[in-house]
Amino acid sequence: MQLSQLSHLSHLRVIRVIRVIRVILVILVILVIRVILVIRVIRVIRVIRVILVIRVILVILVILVILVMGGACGDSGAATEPHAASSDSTGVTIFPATAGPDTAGTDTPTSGVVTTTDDPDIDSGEEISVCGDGIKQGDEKCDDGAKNQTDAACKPDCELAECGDGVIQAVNGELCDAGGRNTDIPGYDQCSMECKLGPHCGDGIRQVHEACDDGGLNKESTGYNECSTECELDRFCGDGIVQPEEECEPGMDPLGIQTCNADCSFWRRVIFMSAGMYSGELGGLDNADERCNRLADGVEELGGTYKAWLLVDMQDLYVRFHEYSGVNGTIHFVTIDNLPLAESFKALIEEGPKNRITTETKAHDFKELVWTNITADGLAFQGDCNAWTANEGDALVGHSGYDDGIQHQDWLEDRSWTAFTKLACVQTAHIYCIQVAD
Ligand SMILES: [Ca+2]
Ligand SMILES: [Ca+2]
Ligand SMILES: [Ca+2]
Repeated sequence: MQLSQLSHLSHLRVIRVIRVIRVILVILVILVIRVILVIRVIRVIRVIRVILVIRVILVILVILVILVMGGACGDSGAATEPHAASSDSTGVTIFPATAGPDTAGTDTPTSGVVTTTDDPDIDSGEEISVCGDGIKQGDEKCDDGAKNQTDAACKPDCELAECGDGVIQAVNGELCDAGGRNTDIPGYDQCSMECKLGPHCGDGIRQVHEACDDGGLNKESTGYNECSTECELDRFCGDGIVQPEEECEPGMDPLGIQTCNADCSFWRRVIFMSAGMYSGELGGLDNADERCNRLADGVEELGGTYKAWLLVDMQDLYVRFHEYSGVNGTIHFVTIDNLPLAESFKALIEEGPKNRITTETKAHDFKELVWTNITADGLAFQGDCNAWTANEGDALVGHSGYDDGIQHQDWLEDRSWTAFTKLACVQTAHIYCIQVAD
């Protein structure tokens, strides 16, 4: 028993010794690690210090260099005159961008653009150019000084104006410039590659888009029938509105026969009396009509087609003059010298002419007799010289009127112009000719 107790006590001691040794070892290891870390931190701090010192030295050096350079510039004297010209070692005069080349200040460049050669080294002696000084230098394509403008031959950046730059330079003969939209074959209002306009308002040709085009006569503010600079018409013949300048508008009465001309005036029809006299043997109505047209031929005021104011027995006036059948609109019946006679065919029959009727030679032959066979009411009388083919029997004649006075008034009221008395066909009288077509 004693032996075993002794053995157990020695074993406990060994264990305690081992534990003490382990604690001591752990403490030693911790101490070693901490010493190593401290050493490393000290090294880093030293490196940082060195870097800081180097940077301070560099900053001082830079400041010194700047001070030295500034001193050198100050020696040239330019620092005290920021806008004055300076000279380089080669003697080339350099102007600041905001300063004009002319000391008198009369020719200031339009822009402060300064162009230099590729190598800006002043000491190399290469040329320095200023766009706008009026002298073409360096890379400048041009330089017209103060005349450099976007719409001039030379532009503010001293580049040459050209077709395709999007600006119209009239000095280069450009009529348009749509830049990238210039086309080879320009359409309406389009610009060609040569800066010429295609069809457009103002070319004097009316294109489908245009109501009018009077070319250079197109007006900013338009009056009646005048073409605007947009090739539009405000008030014109054909707009469906009768303006004070117009008598009528064509097509406004689709139910009746139109008496409105394309120029917005009413039909004009001339009535004249033959200067010559003939017996009742006129060769029939057709030959009498032909005689009227021959008389009218060659007389400027007597255009159009004529018929003789004659009827054969039993004939209806509107059959003979079918051109006026159903026409109720205004017609200006006038003499060769434009005196008004009647404002419609109906008025001519019912009221007679308002004035004496002149001959194709513009003579006023008063108190003359005129073959008609037409009563004051527009009816065929009896007696037509055998349908105007023979000097047999007699026929109704009208009277060419009086120059003035009470007889003239009676002549008007009685419509004696067409119905005055009867005359033997073998006698001679004039004929009236009435225009029936343009
Ligand atoms: Ca251009
Ligand atoms: Ca046109
Ligand atoms: Ca009109």
